[in-house]
Amino acid sequence: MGGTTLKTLNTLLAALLATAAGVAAAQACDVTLRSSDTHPDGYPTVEGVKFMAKQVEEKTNGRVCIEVFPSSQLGEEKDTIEQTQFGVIDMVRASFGSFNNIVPEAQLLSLPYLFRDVEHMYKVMDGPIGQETLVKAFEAHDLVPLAYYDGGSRSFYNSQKPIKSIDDLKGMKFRVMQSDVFVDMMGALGANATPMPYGEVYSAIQTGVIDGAENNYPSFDTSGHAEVAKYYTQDQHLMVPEVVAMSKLSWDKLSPEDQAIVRQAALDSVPVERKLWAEQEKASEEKVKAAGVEIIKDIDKTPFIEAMVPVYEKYVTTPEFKAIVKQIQDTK
Ligand code: GTR
Repeated sequence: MGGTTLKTLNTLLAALLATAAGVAAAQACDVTLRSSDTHPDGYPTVEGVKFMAKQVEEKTNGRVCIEVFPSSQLGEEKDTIEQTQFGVIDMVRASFGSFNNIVPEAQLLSLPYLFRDVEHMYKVMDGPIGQETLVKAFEAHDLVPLAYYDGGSRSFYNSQKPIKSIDDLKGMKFRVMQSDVFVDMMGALGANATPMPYGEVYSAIQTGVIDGAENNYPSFDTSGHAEVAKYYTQDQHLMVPEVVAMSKLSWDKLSPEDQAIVRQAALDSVPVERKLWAEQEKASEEKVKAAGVEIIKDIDKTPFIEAMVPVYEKYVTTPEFKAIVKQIQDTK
C-alpha cells in the first residue's frame, strides 16, 4: 500500500473515531443547553461561550453540555432573547441593547457616552451594578445573566461620505438596534433612525435603503458591512456590553451543584473573551483599512456628547434610574 493511501486511510480513521467520540460525548450529556449567538464561529463572544461550554462539560462529567449555535442559526437576536425567556432556547449571548424593550434597566447601559473608557465599563459590570442590580433586573424577566463580555465601542459607518462632524450626520439614514433609546439618540444627532435586525443591514446598505449603520470594528468587519460602507467615523458614541444570559426556566432545572459550576465557568470565560476581543478589535480595524475603508479618527466628540443631553433626560427619569446612572458615573 502506498504511503499516501495509508496516510489518507489513517486520516479517515482518525476522523471517524473523532466523530464517534463526539457522538458518544453528546449522548453522555444528561442535559444539553442550546445557546444562541448572532456572530460567526471564531468571533470573541462565540469563542467565550465555547470556552464556558468546555469547562461545564468537564466539571459536570458530562451531566451538562452546552451546544453553541453561531451565525443566528436560531434566529435574530431579539427573537432569540424572547425564546430564552420562554425556555425554548436555554442561553443567549446578545448585546445589552437588544434587551432594552424587555429589561428596562438595560436601557441605562445603552446610554450614549456613559462609560469613560473600557476600564470604567469593566469596573461597573464586575462591581455591584453588574453583579447585583442588573442580576435582579434580569431575573424579574425570567433571565439569569451569567457573564458580561466586551463589545467595544460603536461608531458610525456609511456608504455616502466621510462624516467629520455632527453636521455631516444631518438627514442621513442609519440602521439602529431595535430599541427606542437608539432611535432617540439618532434624532438628537439630527439623523434618521431605521431600527432593523442585524441580519438585514448588509442588503439595506447595498440597496440604498439606508446610508449606513453603527457598530464596533469586529461586527463591521465580520458582517461584511465594510464591503458596502466605505467610511467609518470613530466617534465611539456607544459602549454597550455583551451579556450571556440563561433562561430562568432552564436554570431552575439544574441542581444547585451544576448551577454553581455553570456560574463559575461563565465567570472564567470573561477574561478569555475580553482578551480575544482586544485582539479582534485591532485585527478587524487593520483588515477593513486594508480593504479600502476610510477611517476618520480625529473628530471633536464634544458636540456629540452635548447633543445627547435630551436622551438622558428622556430615559433617566425615576429616582431609581437616576441613582443607577449616578453610581455608574461615580465608579472610579
Ligand atoms: C453587535 C453585537 C450583537 C448585535 C449587533 C447589532 O456589536 O455583538 O450582539 O447586537 O451588534 O447591532 O445588532
